[in-house]
Amino acid sequence: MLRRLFGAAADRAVAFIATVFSIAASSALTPAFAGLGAPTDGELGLPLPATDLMEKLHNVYDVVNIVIIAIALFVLFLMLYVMYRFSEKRNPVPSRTTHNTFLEVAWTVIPILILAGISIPSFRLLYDQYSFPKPDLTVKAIGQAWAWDHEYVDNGFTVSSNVVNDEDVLKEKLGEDAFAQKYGELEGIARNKALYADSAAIWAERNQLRKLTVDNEIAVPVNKVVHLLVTSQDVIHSWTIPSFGVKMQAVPGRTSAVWFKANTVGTFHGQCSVLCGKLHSAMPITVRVVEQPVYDQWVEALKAKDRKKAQSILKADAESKSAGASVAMTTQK
Ligand SMILES: [Cu+2]
Repeated sequence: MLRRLFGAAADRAVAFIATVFSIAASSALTPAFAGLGAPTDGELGLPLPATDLMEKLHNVYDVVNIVIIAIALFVLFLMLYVMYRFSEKRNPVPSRTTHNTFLEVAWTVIPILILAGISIPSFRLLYDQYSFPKPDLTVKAIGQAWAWDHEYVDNGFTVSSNVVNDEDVLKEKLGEDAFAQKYGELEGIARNKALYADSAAIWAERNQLRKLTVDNEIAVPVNKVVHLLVTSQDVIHSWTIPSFGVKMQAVPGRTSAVWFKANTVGTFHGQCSVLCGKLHSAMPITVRVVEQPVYDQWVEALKAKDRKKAQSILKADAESKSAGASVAMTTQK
């Protein structure tokens, strides 16, 4: 039917779709499914879940998507059918019908039933998100222009997470003096471009994500309930870790709460998610989910105000994990 309707246009459309699919299937542009805790190139869909909440969120998302796609296809089919069947050529004398009680009731009641159906898993998820299990620890996230402070309420210390930018990694690599010599003259966009170009290799070498890396990561123990209180000191920010299925506005003068229980060890990235101003992009959040003993060591180090040691504990843990992963991969091959 399509071919008769659109003739050559249909052939071109089919050829176009085939091309898109073949490009997508070629290895370079394969749309990967999203990663766990960090974005990946060309990804589709939501990030992989690291909490039960996010798993439920995935399910609701999938159900709603199926309903949306089915409705869109149904409406598309109706429109094409009407265009074909009731065109002036095929239907020169139009019907003068203005009412059809059965149809009118049906197209009111069926959408209501669909919406009511969607609301069931949706409200169930909302209920789970706002039913707080007993906390194992409480962290207070405070948005600042332009950094996140994380106050460990039970332990009495605060971790300030500042973004690590191109300039920082270059300074670390070259040393302050060499850096000043090389980039001191440059200004504005020329400077940014040079820093961006020259730091690319360093980011790859460090195996860190540009714009998503912070100097002090926060850590939480795996399989423990974390209550997160969220507030702000200046303007409205938003704290989120997508893989946890958690996002909360940080509003000055108000404390909001969310909770999560991460079930996977790893590094999880997020960003300030409400446009807060000039350096909104410089407010990433990094949470390291670690085993309880590692977490305890990290807490002890920070209680003793030894930031360097705390950082090195997390770094050593991440390295041992990634070494384990690559060993597993080579043995699999
Ligand atoms: Cu922001």
